[in-house]
Amino acid sequence: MTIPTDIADAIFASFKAAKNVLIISHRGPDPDTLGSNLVLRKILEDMGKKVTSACVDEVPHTYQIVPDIQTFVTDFNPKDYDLFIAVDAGSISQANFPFKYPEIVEKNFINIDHHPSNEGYGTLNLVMDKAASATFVIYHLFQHWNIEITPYIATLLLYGLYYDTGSFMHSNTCDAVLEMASELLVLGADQELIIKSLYQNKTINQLRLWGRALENMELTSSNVAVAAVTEDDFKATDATHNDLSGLIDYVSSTKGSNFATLLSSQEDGTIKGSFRTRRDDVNVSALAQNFGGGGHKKASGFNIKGKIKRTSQWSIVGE
Ligand SMILES: [Mn+2]
Repeated sequence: MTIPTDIADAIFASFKAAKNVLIISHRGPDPDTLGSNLVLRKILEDMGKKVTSACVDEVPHTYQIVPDIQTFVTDFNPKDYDLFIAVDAGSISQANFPFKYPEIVEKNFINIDHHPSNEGYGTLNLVMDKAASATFVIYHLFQHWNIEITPYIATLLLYGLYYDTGSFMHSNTCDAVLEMASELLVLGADQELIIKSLYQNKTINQLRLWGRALENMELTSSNVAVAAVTEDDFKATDATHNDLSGLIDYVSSTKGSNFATLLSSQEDGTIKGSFRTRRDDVNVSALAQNFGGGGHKKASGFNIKGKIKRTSQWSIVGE
């Protein structure tokens, strides 16, 4: 994969010109958006800039064992910054802060992403839709900029790659992905920490929530694997919405399913929906767009108003 050098150079010029930088991770943060954020912050700090990492949602506890992931803020004063960067955020809604501070996308806003549905909402956009992760894009940017990959940076880049490829199980796991993973390991990436964070760090409440969701799963007559999590499930297990992260992969492993759907009640009265498929001939991005969402061909999501109701099957009751 080759980085468009004109955009890469323009981004670096913006970095050099900036003094105070705010880097945004997408709502419902995952290791790809968090890792991308922190590596950019590191190199900007090394360039003498003041940098803040922000995400509208709290970072899930399971990711917080990775260095600096606990340092994200959930709000900021836009007047304090002269450069804004969003990483791995496929839309304004995902970046979210532009809803509150519309002026930030109008001045100096760099949008680095790999979602095919990315709207190109920045003033400078680097969207590489064939890249397996945002950290894949940033790794190649660093190579182009001749940035030294320290073990700290290698770990965070690999973290995003691990997550977005489903630990090298999704179909986006190509030779370039494995090559990048291999190079990062050579450069000192802490694979053990990544595995611990992704697989061996679940609370008992989280596993009980997953248990309830899996117990009530259905495979519809059109072979869609559906799981749903209601407010009652959250209350009964004392689990949080962040605890759902990773559950969709289990739902998606159902034999014979065309795609998987995970619905969850949100605190703000909306329903979050996620789609996953392993099939090449199913486009769940198009499916999510029907509900005003978006994402990748094989992994997408949406948010709608309504309530989840269990009758004979899971259904959404509109308001
Ligand atoms: Mn990503």
